[in-house]
Amino acid sequence: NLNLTDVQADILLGMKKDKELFFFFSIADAKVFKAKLKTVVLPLVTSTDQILNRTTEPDTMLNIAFSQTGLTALNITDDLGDAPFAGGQLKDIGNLNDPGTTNWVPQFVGTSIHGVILLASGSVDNVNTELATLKTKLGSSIKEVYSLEAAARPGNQQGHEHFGYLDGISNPSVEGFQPTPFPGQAVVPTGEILVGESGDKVQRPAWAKDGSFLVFRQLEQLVPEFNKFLTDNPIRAPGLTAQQGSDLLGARMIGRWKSGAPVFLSPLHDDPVLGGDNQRNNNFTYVEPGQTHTNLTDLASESKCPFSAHIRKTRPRADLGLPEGSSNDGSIQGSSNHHIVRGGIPYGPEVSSDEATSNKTKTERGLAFVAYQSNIVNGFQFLQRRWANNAGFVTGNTGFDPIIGANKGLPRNVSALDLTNPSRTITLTTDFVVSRGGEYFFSPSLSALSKTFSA
Ligand code: N7H
Repeated sequence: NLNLTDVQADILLGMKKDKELFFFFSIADAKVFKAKLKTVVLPLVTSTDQILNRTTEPDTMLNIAFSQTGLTALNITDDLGDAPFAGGQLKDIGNLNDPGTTNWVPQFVGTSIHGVILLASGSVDNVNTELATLKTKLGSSIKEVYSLEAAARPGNQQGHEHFGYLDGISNPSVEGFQPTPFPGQAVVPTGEILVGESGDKVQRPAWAKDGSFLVFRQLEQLVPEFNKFLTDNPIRAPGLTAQQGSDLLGARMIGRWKSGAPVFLSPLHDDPVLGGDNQRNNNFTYVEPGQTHTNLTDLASESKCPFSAHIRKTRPRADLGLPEGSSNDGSIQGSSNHHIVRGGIPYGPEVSSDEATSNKTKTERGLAFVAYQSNIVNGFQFLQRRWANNAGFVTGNTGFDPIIGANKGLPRNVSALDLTNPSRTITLTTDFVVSRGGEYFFSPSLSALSKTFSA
């Protein structure tokens, strides 16, 4: 049985607070740091058990994770068995198709980030107070390398990312953890998310059990540019106004309307009641009832949702056969071991009126992307590299994921966004999501923090 007091809170459930600070540090004095980790940090680390019942969670939650260079700095020499983690995200850039490091935050270029502390709370004051206390107590044992302040968007945009779409709807649950999954929610072997649990087939040190790899990416979003693209290219479906045609294009790029309603269930118009109904808003497979596999040559099936849509690229459901991932047909890998738990949060200000009228981003905003998995090659890297960036996935000519698909900055072709003409290819010359880089971390269990990481 899963020991929820030992699993950091952000991994399975997400800390899900309005304010979150990502504090990236390097370790200057390993000996002192190891001592303080036990006395100062560990008592503040929030466990999954603590947030199960949201009414008893602490006002300010804290999680901590380490990069490979961080493990090395702490003289932890065991091999965690994950190549991307061991090499660091910078080395993985070729697999991710980032157009070099010109857009990277300079602090992510290099290997000087040893760890990240995630602080989450309802108020910025709480976060800042806790950070100040930590900094004082950790003293010169660490050095701040970089930090990113993130926050839920205001008012009725709360829970929506900067393009305006409701986020955080579809995350996998692990077996035996959540008694009643929501309809359509993926339930995956525990070892797909937590290291050392059933389903994780890689050899790892015993202390790594119940930890998880944390992928962090600072993903800038060019919101005014995205909106301009939608305005300029409305889908001219019969009966739709230009505005509705633009909204439809955006919804088909994501696979969901702004309310969260899936386009597969509501192909032409948003349906906010559906979007807000967690019994229905994830309950679809891309096939009709009774079918177990999408007919990938029947492009008419894209009239409800294009194969290229962001949520379809990153979780193809019945496109790989049902039950999800049970099949492995030819070139298409079963999806069963390609799930991640996403815990990202927006950063940066709302679009200003100046930006909206000029259609140009002037101040950076985006998504502080966080993903947990037991295996980065099968998890984040697979979704980004083998699916989103792979124009051949899933039909052979699906094109890129229009949201996150990366082509090293070159134009990206996307098929079937236009339901009035499914064979039409749309070429995107702007990356609406720009990678500012990031790092790969390991988020250990609380017992590992207290034993292996402390002194
Ligand atoms: Fe995505 N977006 O607003 O466009 N994502 N995502 N993502 N994403 C999802 O279903 C978005 C990114 C996944 O289970 C929704 O919860 C943006 C990366 C997966 O059906 C929306 C960025 C990766 C899912 C967005 C971004 C993924 C998902 C719908 C970057 C992995 C669930 C809400 C700035 C490599 C699919 C929901 C499922 C959903 C957006 C990044 C993966 C609205 C803006 C880098 C697996």
